[in-house]
Amino acid sequence: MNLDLFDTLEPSDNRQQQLAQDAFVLRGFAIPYVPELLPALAAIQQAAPFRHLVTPGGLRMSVALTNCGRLGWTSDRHGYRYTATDPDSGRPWPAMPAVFLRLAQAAAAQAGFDAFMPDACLVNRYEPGTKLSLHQDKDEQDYNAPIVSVSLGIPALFQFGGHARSDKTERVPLFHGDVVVWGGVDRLRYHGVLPLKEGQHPLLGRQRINFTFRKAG
Ligand code: MD3
Ligand code: FE
Repeated sequence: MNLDLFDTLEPSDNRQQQLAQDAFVLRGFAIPYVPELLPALAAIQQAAPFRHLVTPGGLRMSVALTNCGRLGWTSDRHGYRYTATDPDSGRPWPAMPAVFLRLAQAAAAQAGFDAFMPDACLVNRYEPGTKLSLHQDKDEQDYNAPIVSVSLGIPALFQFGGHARSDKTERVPLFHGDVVVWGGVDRLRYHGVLPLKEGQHPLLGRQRINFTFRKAG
């Protein structure tokens, strides 16, 4: 028996849900791209393996991360920043695959943001029990560009709040293939991901992968 509403939710169809003035969920938008996304992801993680970063405060992040694109996000005891090379290998981050860029631009346009030109794609890997605490994305140069997020694998409960950490938060379930686009007045909202529940996805196994596309430089 399962009385948890989240567990009983089904992935919705291809419709657009408005979370806020300039924030949209595009249900299933990434599904047609998945056959091309997965081999591209495999190549990225081979060149730049997932790693657990340490925050400036000295805490190891439970979510594992890698990047592709001209710039990649990293963190260590000295702070958060974007770099052109992977600090673990000294090599440039893997190039952004064409299919990643096509998906990000199509989703941004669908949400009303034309000519989105991301130069960074953060790749987050969640396993059951891992979470991402409430934060703002403010390490990018240009807050006018939107952020596009693609969810793959087991579902997550996404949390989004306001412009102060203490503002009340809403929970939005995100399923395999869902895309979130946020920009404009919603670009700097606090957001996070609640601890992932156990699950198995037919294509991705016991994990959730999230791509976030940004204009960082
Ligand atoms: C809506 N990643 O990498 S993306 C991150 O699912 C990050 O891995 C999360 O936050 C993840 O920095 C969430 C979806 C998202 C992010 C921020 C938002 C949606 C948003 C801010 C405002 C509104
Ligand atoms: Fe974020």
